[in-house]
Amino acid sequence: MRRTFAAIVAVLATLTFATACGDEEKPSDSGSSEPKVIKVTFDGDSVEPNGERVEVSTGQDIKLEVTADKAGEIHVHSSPEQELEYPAGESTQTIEGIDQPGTVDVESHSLDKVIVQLEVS
Ligand SMILES: [Cu+2]
Repeated sequence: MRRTFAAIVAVLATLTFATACGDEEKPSDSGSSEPKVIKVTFDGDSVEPNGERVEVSTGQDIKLEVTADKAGEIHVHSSPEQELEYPAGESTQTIEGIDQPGTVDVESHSLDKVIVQLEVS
């Protein structure tokens, strides 16, 4: 009797473990739920990255981790356009997911530079 009970408990424990494990595993290429993180550094009249291409999924939010020597504005040439004002110092700016596939420039107009080109697909 006791042995059967122990066996059942063991089976249940295994099942619970399997379920918990399965819950933690998210398909990595579902894309749209996890935001894309891009570090952006403004220093004087230069910016990093500088015109780099970054692939994102349609609808995927993009978080810009901004470090800036002075406040400014980031311009996202999506449709509709998005303008993000950032302060001096460190901040996180979010570009809302872009639904239309294509290439979208993210620019600093004050520096007249393309920061990244988002390849939305
Ligand atoms: Cu612009």
